[in-house]
Amino acid sequence: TQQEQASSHLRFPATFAWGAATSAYQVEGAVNEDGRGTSIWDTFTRTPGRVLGGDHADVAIDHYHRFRDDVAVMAELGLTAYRFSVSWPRIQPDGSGTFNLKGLDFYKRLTDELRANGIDPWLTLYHWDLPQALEDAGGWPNRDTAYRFADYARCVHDALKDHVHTFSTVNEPWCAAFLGYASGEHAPGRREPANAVRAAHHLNLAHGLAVQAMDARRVGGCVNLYAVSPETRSEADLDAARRIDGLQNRFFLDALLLGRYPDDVIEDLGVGLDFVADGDMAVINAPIDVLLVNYYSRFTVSGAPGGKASAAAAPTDTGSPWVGSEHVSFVNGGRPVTAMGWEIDQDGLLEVLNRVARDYPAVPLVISENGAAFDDVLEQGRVHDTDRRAYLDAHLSACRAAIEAGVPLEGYFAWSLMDNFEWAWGYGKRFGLVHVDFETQRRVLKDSALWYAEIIRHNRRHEPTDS
Ligand code: GBH
Repeated sequence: TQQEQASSHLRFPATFAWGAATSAYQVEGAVNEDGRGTSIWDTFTRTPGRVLGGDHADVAIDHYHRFRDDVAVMAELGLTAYRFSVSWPRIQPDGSGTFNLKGLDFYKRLTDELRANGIDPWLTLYHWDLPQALEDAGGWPNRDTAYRFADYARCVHDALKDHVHTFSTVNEPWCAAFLGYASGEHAPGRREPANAVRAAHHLNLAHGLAVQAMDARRVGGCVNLYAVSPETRSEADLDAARRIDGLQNRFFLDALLLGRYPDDVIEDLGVGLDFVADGDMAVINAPIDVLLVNYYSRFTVSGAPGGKASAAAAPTDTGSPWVGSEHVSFVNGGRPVTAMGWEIDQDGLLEVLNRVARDYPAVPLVISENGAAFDDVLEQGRVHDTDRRAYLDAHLSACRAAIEAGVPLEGYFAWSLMDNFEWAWGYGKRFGLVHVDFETQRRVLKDSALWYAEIIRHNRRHEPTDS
């Protein structure tokens, strides 16, 4: 039957991690509680014109107070893993010095609750909420921020090491650097291309220093990878694809996994490397136990002038994140799109996974984010999000195909567990498996969540080695 086909092509290894992900600023709220300091996103959301509708995340989806209910939802889904991030300004309100025990305590309660429900906590140290005090001291373009991050990492690690399954360092350094400091779409909203490149290096350095600081734990780095295609085989389009692939993918993969920056990308950037100190690349190349890959879409690019400066419309007035390659245009690749305008391409996921496995030293992989925003309708207590379900189904099939092809893929985390604060888009875009009413905070499982629960149940039930 169709049912059996649907589930049998989604048979995964017994140890496969079945997850969903969130991040601190997007879900927690409680921005003034238990000694939390100010982050760059608190400041950014208070700056007119930065976030659609003037939305902020002072309350967000109130996860800080509702985490037990939210873990109960995870248990209902049958998740075996949950990826969340720690809010740095909860731990170090001013970005350095004394650690705030009340802040740490929240993550102890959360991870205890997860473990009590048989869910492995996957902790991300940095998902973009830099303490404002560190931004005031120069932010990520300032090398010292990387050392502050290593201190913070050591503290979180020491406090939570017995509670956490996997630590990861920086979520999507590309975004933190180039959306934060080049295009200005994200906090701190600076448009300083040369500083964005410094920021990228210091985020990589922060990753490496933190891996060293958390010595001997299970630790990973996280990158957001895109499949990239030239619009035609013309020399200009091939060059555009090389550039975008270079800055989005290879700049970070080569640094973390090979300990070097690709020469062609450095040349494209045109900023020199005076900020790379002796020994930095070896630090950045510190061995990791797992690489976390966030995948959403494919870029199709052209070197001919006059196209769109980025793949999707930004919600606010921003510059280009593509330092040194501002002439590249992003064209329509002809695929259906999500509510973000991002093209749906599961083949791109398979391509990306095969590429990492083929071109880089062996490292276990997980898909740490994958998902889609759609215009959900809540009707009589149901959300029939067949579009999201189809998206997830197609991408899980790509994961399955990657495993069959020999890629060491060990888990999958849907983005996101719940609808939440979608950065510059505010509450205007919903990525959740679980619908959230932003007024009442009521949670409702969407059809995609019920489907995902079935997939997980099916895989857990059919594997005799599973406990
Ligand atoms: C993730 O990043 C984030 O980790 C997560 O917090 C977020 O909620 C989720 O995605 C959904 O957005 O048009 O050329 O400027 C996604 C990575 C990078 C995807 C920027 C869109 C736009 C590229 N994003 N990209 S461009």
